[in-house]
Amino acid sequence: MGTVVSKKKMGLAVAQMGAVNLADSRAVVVARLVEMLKEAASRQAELVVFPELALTTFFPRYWMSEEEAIERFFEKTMPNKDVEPLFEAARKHQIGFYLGYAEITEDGRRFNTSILVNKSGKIIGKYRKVHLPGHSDHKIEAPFQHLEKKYFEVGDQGFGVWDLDGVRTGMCLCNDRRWPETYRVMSLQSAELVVLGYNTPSENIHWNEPVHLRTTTHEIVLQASAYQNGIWVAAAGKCGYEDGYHMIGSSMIVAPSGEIVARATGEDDEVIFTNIDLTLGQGFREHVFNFEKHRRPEHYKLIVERKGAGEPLDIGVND
Ligand code: ING
Repeated sequence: MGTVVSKKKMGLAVAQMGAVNLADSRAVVVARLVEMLKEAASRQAELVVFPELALTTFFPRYWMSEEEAIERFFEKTMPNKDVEPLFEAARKHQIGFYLGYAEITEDGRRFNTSILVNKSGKIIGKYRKVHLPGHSDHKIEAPFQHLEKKYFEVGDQGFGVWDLDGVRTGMCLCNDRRWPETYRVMSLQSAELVVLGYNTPSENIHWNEPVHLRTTTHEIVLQASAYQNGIWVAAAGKCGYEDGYHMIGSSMIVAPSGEIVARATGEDDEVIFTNIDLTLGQGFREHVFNFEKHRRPEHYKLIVERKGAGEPLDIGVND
């Protein structure tokens, strides 16, 4: 797939969502997504990125049985009657989209999933979240739960890259964006663009972390990863107060230089747009981050061989 960039420019939109509350029906939520897709199309976007778990509230914050979660929050098929209006609007306006949702398979496996849909409304890629944060036990004292390890299985397909209407596009979800391996595996597949959705609570239930750090670390990981892999990164948040529980906004589009070129300013439904120049990444990938020329995998073995940190390697003292 190492072919040189085929397209030069691409209209890219990120559709940040404000809160989805427990009482909000999928029909109401999908209508909001359709409105933002139309706005993205009116600004000549060819692709619009929606958030993680875009169809429902961030339900991993609540303790419930798996059966109840499945009944209320999982999609048994994709597309389905609830999301069909979004697929129809995409076909009508000739615009592709990324959508995050909770997937349950026919054999009952549950994943935090995203799809890539092309301009003809065809699903061309599916991704299942690999890095599941949080816990699976009921933390009675915590102000809210973060039960992704209870409700979802670890993704079984790894990280992929797809040709989305001429652009080599990878995708991931939320916590994945904090792990450098995520982007490196996709840029080693010649990705030019990585798109992702997130739902990031402002408050940390594990230790008393200053709240501004949620946004700071969000910026750092997106900017560093775009630069270190010579790729464009687009991140769509679902944010604001969902039934009183706050999540950060700062949806953004980051250039291969690491510069933030577009950023949401509020915490409601908001479309941001950039006409991205895909040749910008080429310079970084051909020079400072020319993997073929500069990487030394023979010295990176620990990254794959070890899961947790272990003893230092005894590399001795070079005399
Ligand atoms: N949410 C958060 C995220 O990674 C989190 C969880 C926040 C983990 C901050 C660590 C630090 O953005 C999801 N849904 O992954």
